[in-house]
Amino acid sequence: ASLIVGWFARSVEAKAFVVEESITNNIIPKPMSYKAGVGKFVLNKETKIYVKGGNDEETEELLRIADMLKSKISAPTGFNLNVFKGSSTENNTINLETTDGEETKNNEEYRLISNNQNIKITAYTPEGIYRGIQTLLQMMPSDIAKNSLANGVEWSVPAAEINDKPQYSYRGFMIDVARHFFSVDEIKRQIDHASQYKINRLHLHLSDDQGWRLEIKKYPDLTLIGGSTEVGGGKGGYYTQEQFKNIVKYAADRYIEIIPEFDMPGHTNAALASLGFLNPDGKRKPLYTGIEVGFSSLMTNSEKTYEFIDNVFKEVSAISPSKYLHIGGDEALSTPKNDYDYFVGRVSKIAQKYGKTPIGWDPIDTAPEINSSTILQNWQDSNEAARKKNMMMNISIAGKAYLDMKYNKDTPYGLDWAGYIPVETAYKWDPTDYAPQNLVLGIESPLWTENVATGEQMDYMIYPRLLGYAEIGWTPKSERNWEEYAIRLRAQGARLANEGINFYRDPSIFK
Ligand code: TNX
Repeated sequence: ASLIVGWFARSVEAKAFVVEESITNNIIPKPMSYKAGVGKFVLNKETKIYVKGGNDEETEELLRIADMLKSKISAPTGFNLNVFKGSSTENNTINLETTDGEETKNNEEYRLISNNQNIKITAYTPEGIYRGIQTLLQMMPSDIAKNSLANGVEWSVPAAEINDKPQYSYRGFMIDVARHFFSVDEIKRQIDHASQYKINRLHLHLSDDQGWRLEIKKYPDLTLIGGSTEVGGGKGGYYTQEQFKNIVKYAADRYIEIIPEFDMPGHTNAALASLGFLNPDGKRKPLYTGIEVGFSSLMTNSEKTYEFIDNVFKEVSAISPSKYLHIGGDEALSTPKNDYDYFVGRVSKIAQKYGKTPIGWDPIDTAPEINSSTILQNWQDSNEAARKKNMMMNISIAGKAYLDMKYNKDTPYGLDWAGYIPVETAYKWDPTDYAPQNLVLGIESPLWTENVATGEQMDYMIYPRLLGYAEIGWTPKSERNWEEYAIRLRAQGARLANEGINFYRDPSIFK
């Protein structure tokens, strides 16, 4: 405790970070400002939830959010709270209210005030209210994260005033569903968990050498053949367009945007194995279930290739509301550099034709035709071209941000080519270590799944590191400190366990 007090004392002096009294919260990501009050709000079966939007549409959205809060609360507490339209200054109420903001206000910003009488969360948008609710839930005892009745718990919320908003607007993670396929339910489960830490983007790596995972109606063989296996020769799988839309909706309801990726020109064996016309000899390649990279390439000099990509982008654009479309671009080791440059330039224009902002892995930034209308996802420590061109970047440096890297030599899953990434290493970096602040769109932590085959294994690699990535994206660098974070993370262990997340119990943190 003295460590916390000491750190906050220093932080108060040095950074005008407002904290009074002792710290009673273990919120992750750490809010911009937390001012402890006196007393606490105690939730009981009479507590009422009120919602009031800036207009009818917002009120409807707030009703939906209030229902989610209500059902989250109901399992562990047994309370069946009532939700009303309007706002109330009565005792024992939780008020969710959006107010008109200027255009320039942050969508995710919120204010939370709790005292003995009531709780009020205000924001400019329902999204901001949703972020604030994640904070509220973390202020309650960790039993609130249970899915079954917890008896004898006082459901209190410490009195406080929190003003909060994120540093970066893109705080994402990625799941590679191509190397191993994961069901709709497994993806939803990951969405649920990540959204509690204010993660707001999920990038789905939908195609690679080992699998093509999204139904494309014009080319049924892409999934019939290309979706029929995975690394190790398992049965693979794919999402129908209806299932994909269902994931998009489920994520959007939790204020996570799904970003689809089709990786190319390399990492394309599954497509080459499905459609003969993509190959120089007109014949399908064999399916591939190993884990080598860099051996496949689309034909960059064939109009059939671009026609194919156009048709794929047309279909995905019709079902993906995100303004982004990820076009891959990594490890095209069997595509000559000139051909690669021509290809990614052309493909980025096809994405733009469908109204999308392309995102690509480095070295996409080195192609002459790629400019600041494309976003770089920077995974290797090289982005000079992007800097020169003033391209916005998502920072995903492999040695810091890769969720598939082992924690240490004993980690049973994952890879280690970029080194081990213990929980501490995962936390101790900042996107500005790699790019100037004005070019940072945000951060993303990718889970590649060559060696990750089940939901439990996915949990183990993602948690608890994702909490750190969530905080790096949300909380300014100047407000972050590993020793203090480790204490909050330890406290989060009970919540992760209550949610049934198979997280890595790093013995240096979870004593
Ligand atoms: C490199 S990172 C890849 C992926 C692998 C990953 C394994 C990147 C853009 N390409 O194809 O899955 O390493 O860590």
